[in-house]
Amino acid sequence: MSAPAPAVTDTHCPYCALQCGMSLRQEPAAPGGLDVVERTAFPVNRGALCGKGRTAPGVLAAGARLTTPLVRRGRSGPLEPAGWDEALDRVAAGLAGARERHGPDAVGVFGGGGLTNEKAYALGKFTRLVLGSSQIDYNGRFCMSSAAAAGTRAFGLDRGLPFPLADIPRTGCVLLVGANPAETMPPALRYFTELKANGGTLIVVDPRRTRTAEQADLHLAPRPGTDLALALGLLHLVVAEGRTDEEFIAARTAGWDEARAAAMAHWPELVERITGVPVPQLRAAVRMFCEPEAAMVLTARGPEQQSKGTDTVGAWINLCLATGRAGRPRSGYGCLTGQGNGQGGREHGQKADQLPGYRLLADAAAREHVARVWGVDPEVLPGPGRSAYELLDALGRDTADGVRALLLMASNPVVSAPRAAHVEERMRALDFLVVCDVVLSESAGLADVVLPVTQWAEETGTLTNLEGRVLLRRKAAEPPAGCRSDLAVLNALAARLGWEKGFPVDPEEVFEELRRASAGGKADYSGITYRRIAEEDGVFWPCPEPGTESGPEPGTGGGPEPGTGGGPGRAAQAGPHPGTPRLFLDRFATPDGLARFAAVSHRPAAEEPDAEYPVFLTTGRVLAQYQSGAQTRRVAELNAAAPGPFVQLHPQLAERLGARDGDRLAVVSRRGRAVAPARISRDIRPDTVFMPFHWPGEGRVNTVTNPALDPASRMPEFKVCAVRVERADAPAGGAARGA
Ligand SMILES: Nc1nc2c(c(=O)[nH]1)N[C@H]1C(S)=C(S)[C@@H](COP(=O)(O)OP(=O)(O)OC[C@H]3O[C@@H](n4cnc5c(=O)[nH]c(N)nc54)[C@H](O)[C@@H]3O)O[C@H]1N2
Ligand SMILES: Nc1nc2c(c(=O)[nH]1)N[C@H]1C(S)=C(S)[C@@H](COP(=O)(O)OP(=O)(O)OC[C@H]3O[C@@H](n4cnc5c(=O)[nH]c(N)nc54)[C@H](O)[C@@H]3O)O[C@H]1N2
Ligand code: SF4
Ligand SMILES: [Mo]
Repeated sequence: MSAPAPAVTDTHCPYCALQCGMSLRQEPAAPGGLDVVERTAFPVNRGALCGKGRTAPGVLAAGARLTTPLVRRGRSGPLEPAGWDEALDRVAAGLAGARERHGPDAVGVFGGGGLTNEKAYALGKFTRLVLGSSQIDYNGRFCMSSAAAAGTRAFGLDRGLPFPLADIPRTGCVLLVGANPAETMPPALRYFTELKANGGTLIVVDPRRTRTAEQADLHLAPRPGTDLALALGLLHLVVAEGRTDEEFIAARTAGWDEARAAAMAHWPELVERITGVPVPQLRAAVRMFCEPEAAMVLTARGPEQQSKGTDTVGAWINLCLATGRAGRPRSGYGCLTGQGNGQGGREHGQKADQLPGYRLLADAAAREHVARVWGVDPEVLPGPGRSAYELLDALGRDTADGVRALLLMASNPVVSAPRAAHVEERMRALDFLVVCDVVLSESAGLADVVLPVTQWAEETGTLTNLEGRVLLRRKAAEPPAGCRSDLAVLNALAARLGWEKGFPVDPEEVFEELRRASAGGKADYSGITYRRIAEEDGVFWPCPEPGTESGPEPGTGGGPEPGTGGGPGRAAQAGPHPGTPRLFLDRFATPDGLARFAAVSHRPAAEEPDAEYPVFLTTGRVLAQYQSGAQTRRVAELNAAAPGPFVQLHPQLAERLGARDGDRLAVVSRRGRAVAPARISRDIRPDTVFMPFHWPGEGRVNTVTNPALDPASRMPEFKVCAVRVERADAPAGGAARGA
């Protein structure tokens, strides 16, 4: 079970959804005791790593991390070191106490898309069975949930990319919407460079001229929150210029008439007025996208983190469907997922409405199947719970449906949640908070009990990257004696709460159960084993096990090469299922096999600029920091590269404020205020400021952001709200106001 790690181990990065392959060599003198070595044979990144990956062992080093449980003895005392037994007893008592006093839904669980498939699965099972609570959700709700909702609506299935990254250089044009891979997935940039070398073109849609936009043949810089109008305007031109693929629309889609009518109401001049993108640029984009034989649309957080993200992604999918650029080789719509296990983390049950295998809690057959695997009556499974922000908003509420105790595993909402000052206040109002983390994050700092857990290189588990490729991240080093794995924590808590069995500590044992639980679901892992992953550089789901009840899902054709079917029709063949690198080539995963157009129209952001708050704020990432910064702010080399927050603004706006580069600026919204130095740059629209979200304290941009939710996905509007920008040191209400 826990054999000593070999001297050199092939494994994967702890951070983003690219899940770059790397090798780790034991080297006592190196930070964290490990040297990162190139692993050129792994196809996704072929050895290339960004600075975060190269320095990742730094977070393993003792000074950066937790090595002993911490407990708060008394309500307002400090966090003090404690033994595991005392800490676990306190957690069990805290969770059980809230349940006894207020019922099972008074205990909440908040997970993370960085958790392995095994952990996400175990956490969902723990919540539904041991706690009997419906109140679980996770930070992935803040991440790709709008793309997931739109993909499910359109295609009947949600997987980040429906094709491997290696297909990108082989298409004709990529329309990259609100994605900045040059900073967020640097090794993936190579695929776009190769696309251009092969004669293909790249269009980037971003209110900022990012390092990614610099590579583009065409850069469209819309106002934040207007992608829906932009996509509809492009579709309007596609129709007006006679560029639709009528044969494809007739054979493989439904709902075109309504979608077409909606697009026709978005004529180019209107779209220019809404988005700020000039009509000639709209026309150029349509030409570039439609002229080659194949093309792709890829979205990331830009268009997704909006209160209309689901409709917006739907509109981009419409563009693909109307032009026959979906369900065909080298063409399609894809979402660049975010966290290390952003994809797998949304498949196996830590989402409020979900059971393993991408099944739905509301579906009787799904409940039946999973209950059988878990050895319980389907009746005991609770129904769907609240979405992430709604869950955080319910914390500590003294109402019948308030959540009084919270188990937080692998997220740092004090920094990363929208309207963060309010969220922090809700967390402080809890009767009991337990946080499992590798470091003392800002959220862990509020806890009654902090449990120090093992990290990526100290444990084995599977993750599913943005391509739907299930990977094995192997253990490469021994953890410090005081740390336990998340699986061991759940096992020990379950035992204290009356479940001696059902929560194994060994990840492979959990994966074997996950295989069975996912069998027959949309994300079917039943044919995947640790051994196969190791031998095949990962296996793409769905991968059913031949002979089980699950046959392949309809519409998931596509074998190793474009055009070769791999799914349906294989049942008669012997041997294991090959996995499914390419989806939808034969049919979409809807009941009738047809893709669905979305009949959507533009609507404004939840908060538009006005006289009092006249500027758009948008937010995002920088290269050298990761997410809430809990891990990367502990690595000296990364801090040197990106030491703190900043406000990116255009010289015109800076001039109106009388601000010079480096001056402290306050960005103020109806929710609060964040202060950071000015970074003056022509690479942003004059009506917009940008702040990265990696820092706590006065520079925490999420103090300012708007928690307006998308009605379908419940995704908050991180990418647009209205602010006022002032010089932080100017007297309040002084001359700088009103910019
Ligand atoms: N260095 C680094 N890499 C990361 C992460 C990290 O924290 N740091 N996090 C990982 C995770 S979890 C994720 S989700 C991904 C995110 O990866 P990305 O989506 O690439 O990152 P973001 O910076 O959030 O947003 C991308 C771009 O959207 C633009 N944008 C803002 N508003 C709008 C808008 O209204 N419309 C459009 N079209 N664009 C807009 C921003 O200017 C930004 O350049 O990155 C992953 N990789
Ligand atoms: N303004 C603004 N806010 C945003 C965004 C934005 O673009 N703009 N993006 C949103 C997005 S896309 C995301 S994904 C979220 C992410 O925001 P968070 O959910 O806060 O993400 P992380 O900072 O990665 O937090 C992960 C925590 O888990 C810990 N951890 C890492 N591995 C493990 C493990 O195996 N087990 C346990 N128990 N802990 C572990 C880390 O140390 C860290 O404290 O932020 C969202 N917030
Ligand atoms: S791109 Fe992502 S997975 Fe690759 S090294 Fe950087 S952080 Fe790690
Ligand atoms: Mo994310």
